[in-house]
Amino acid sequence: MEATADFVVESPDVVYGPDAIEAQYEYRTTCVSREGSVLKVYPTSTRFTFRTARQVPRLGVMLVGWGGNNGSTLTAAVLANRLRLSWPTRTGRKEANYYGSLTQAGTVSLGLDVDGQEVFVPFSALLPMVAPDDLVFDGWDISSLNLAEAMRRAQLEQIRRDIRDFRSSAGLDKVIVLWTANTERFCEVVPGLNDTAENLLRTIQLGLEVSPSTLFAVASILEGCAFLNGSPQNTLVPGALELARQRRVFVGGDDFKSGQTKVKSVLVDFLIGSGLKAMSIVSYNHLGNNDGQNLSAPPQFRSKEVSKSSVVDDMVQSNPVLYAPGQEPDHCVVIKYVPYVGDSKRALDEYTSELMLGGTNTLVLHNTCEDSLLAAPIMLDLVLLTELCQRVSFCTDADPEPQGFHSVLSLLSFLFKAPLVPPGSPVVNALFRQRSCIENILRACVGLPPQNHMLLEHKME
Ligand code: NAI
Ligand code: DG6
Repeated sequence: MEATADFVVESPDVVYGPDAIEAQYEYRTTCVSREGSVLKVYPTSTRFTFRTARQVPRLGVMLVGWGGNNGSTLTAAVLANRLRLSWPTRTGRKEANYYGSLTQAGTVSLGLDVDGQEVFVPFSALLPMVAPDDLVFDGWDISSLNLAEAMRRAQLEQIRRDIRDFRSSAGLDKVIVLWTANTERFCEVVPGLNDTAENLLRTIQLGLEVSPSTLFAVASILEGCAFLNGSPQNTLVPGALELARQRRVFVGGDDFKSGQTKVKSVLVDFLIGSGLKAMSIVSYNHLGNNDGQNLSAPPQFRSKEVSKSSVVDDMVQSNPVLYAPGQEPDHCVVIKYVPYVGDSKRALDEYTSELMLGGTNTLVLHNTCEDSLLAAPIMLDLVLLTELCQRVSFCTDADPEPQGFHSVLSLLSFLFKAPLVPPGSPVVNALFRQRSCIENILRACVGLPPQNHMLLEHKME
């Protein structure tokens, strides 16, 4: 397969205009109602028109925590790719690449060719996307200055000025802000303080205590810039979410799903999806970088423990055959700081499941990886997909007024440990359901049906 491939969809439902791709799309789903002891399932169909602007902007990315492991690794990775760098190592020459990025190193199947074989293209070929090599970086770090204090004194204004200055000095069309600074403790949601947009803005004006990450989120939203939270704490308090909705700005979070948790969101899906009853999940890891040191403080560890622990909830709840109401596996998460191993994180996991006739099965995993090399491509995908979503609008026959996605951009769930979703929306953690969501929505934007993997063509004589 070629590494890049242009394609066009030949269909009366898809129009490639000079400014936008417009696709008519039939969204087929089902609606379920409980009638006595019977579940009635009604197939439904809604006609959507998707419109994706084709012009790719000059995009700036502002990283909060730019000088940290993740921030500096992402910046270096983009530079290395842009300059096509290669370097000698003990195991041979290595070249810059974007391995680990869904958009840059993942593929999608377009369908079968005349020989009945699947044709794959890079994920990034589905719709016009910003090329990562073209990203312009800027950001903040507190290593040389106590920015949190400075921000509190300036009531936000400094961050907003920084965003505006970056946008104009670098000649950017758009800026996206990404929190990759240290994990904070959870903040309390207090009525009158941070529970509504109005209260949160007043609290900031008065210089009362607001977590630094929430200050960055609010400043970004007020500047019309999407804000993404790569750490576990509850930065996006109700007041920030309401502000994002009022201003029609995307927010996404929480906590990059990069390693151990990503594996868990596949493995537990495999176990429960195959009818095996996972009963005990014990996850231990140690690492020696600054992130590890920060997480050795109990309040910050608690933030991470919560986001790492919520990741199997949807899978457990999806299977009432295995789990009685309220029943769930024991789930234990441990993180230890061991300076000597640096960024090379060691993760050990044990999964114990019940088999038929009272048997048990124990799976043990050991995983060693450079943490920031897993996180950097995820940061890239977050920015590229968020920007793409900003160019997508849609309407339905029933509601012809064009609209964008909900300001809580749940399409990004694949990339987060504890995905934020709009109120009332189901949280999906299972990795390949999350991937399908992105793939199928992008396919809809070019009028392609959802990927169903049925391959019926190959199941007939
Ligand atoms: P790091 O400790 O190397 O870098 C964090 C940087 O943030 C530091 O340079 C620090 O000076 C800066 N910083 C702290 N507070 C700040 C503030 N208020 N304003 C501006 N800068 C501030 O950490 P690393 O390894 O880069 O991780 C960053 C975050 O990403 C952590 O919260 C970590 O938990 C989270 N994360 C990392 C993953 C990974 O695989 N590496 C995966 C999931 C989340
Ligand atoms: C120790 O758990 C440090 C954390 O920042 C993690 O490395 C990071 O959250 C990645 O977690 P996971 O579970 O996706 O490997």
